[in-house]
Amino acid sequence: MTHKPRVAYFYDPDVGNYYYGPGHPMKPHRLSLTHSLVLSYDLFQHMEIYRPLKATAFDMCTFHSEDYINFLQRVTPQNIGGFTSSRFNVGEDCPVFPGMFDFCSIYSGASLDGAVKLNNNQADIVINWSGGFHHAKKFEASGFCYVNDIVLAILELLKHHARVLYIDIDIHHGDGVQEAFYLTDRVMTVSFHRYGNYFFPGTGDLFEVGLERGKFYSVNVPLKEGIDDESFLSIFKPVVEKVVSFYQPSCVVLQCGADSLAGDRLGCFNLSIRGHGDCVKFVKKLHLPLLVLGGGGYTIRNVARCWAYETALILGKDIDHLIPTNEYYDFYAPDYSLLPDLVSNSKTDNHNTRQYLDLIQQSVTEHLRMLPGAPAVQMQEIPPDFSRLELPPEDSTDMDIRYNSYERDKIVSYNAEFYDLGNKFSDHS
Ligand code: V1D
Ligand code: CA
Repeated sequence: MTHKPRVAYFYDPDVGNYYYGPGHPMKPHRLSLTHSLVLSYDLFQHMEIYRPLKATAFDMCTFHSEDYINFLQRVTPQNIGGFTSSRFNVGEDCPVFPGMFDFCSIYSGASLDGAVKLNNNQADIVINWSGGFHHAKKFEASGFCYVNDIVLAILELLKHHARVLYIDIDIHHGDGVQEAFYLTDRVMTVSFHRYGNYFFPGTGDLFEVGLERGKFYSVNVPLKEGIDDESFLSIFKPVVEKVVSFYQPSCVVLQCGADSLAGDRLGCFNLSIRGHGDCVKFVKKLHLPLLVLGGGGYTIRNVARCWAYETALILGKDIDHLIPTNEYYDFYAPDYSLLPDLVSNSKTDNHNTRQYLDLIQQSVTEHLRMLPGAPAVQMQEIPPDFSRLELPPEDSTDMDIRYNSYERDKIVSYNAEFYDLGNKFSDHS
């Protein structure tokens, strides 16, 4: 990879309009804030922006059960009474809201399209801030997640890559991704998370290491509340470094849940935006094909700040610490700063002692030493790309119009009216 990576950014302008319901902490609107900030910093000039195709029910069934996806596709707030919904774990955490299936199709389509872009070597780094739904299980919804776009994307990457590394810096354990690949050595999952006191989802103990062929290919870093930048990076860097050196992955998926920031509405860590970004910077420096995803994050002004800052970081662009005027400027009052001091106002002490962090690191290292070295895979004929055929527009009379994935990749989404780009975008037209 050259010094300046080729970055592809996937965004659907509809994704921010979905609504989980009153009182629910997950707010897709944060994605509109993030995108607006990315545009106001002129970052679109340095990357290709794509509007992803929606994932179909068929695409989702590469991981999920048909029964479950059928349910997601058919259930609505009006007809839910006619289903035995408890079977699929919808309810308070995972409500059935208007357009729920479309929302899942959008964020999953973006992660899948991103994986194909990396597989075809058409980008070095792909960003999909709408993805990262790490709790969704094969048969059910969990923790605000319905369809596990991460598992779908990793399955796509495995068509071209012998070993995929998954790293998760959301404050919650990446249980859905870990569970999906618990028995295989083709994917190594590494999650950093709050663990203990029944913190959701309650999994991610240090001793969950994988089973059978997958034994020692699941890595868990259980942390206590209040962890700050210095402590977090002091464990993140050596763990990732060791994992990469033992496992030798050929690509990386990074889940960047922003609920690990100080001041998050649900989280209890004390990371600054700079500290969170340092994790992204560290992973970028591995110079491996990289899929960057969103995840949790419930103080939405800080989620937008964090993901816009990390977009700039990925592009290698220094941006002004004062937020430019944009549609959601008022959210950043009173300081209008990109990197406000989130930590000083926090009342949570760091409960992670040096001794505790050293112990975890030592244990993870011991587990890694059990690995036989990077597992080889007999690569067979490469399966075809995930290629969802795009149907012609509803008003089209030409039923022969179909795009395959290669043709689709040429459809760079830019709507000058929406993005207000003037002539700046002419390079990509
Ligand atoms: F506070 C709430 C208000 C309304 C609805 C739900 C919540 C809420 C807060 N925290 N729900 C939770 C967590 N659920 C529970 C279970 C409820 N049971 C009795 C236990 O504690 C779920 C937290 C999900 C976190 C999701 C995520 O940030 O990891 C994420 N990552 O990618 C997308 C989301
Ligand atoms: Ca995590």
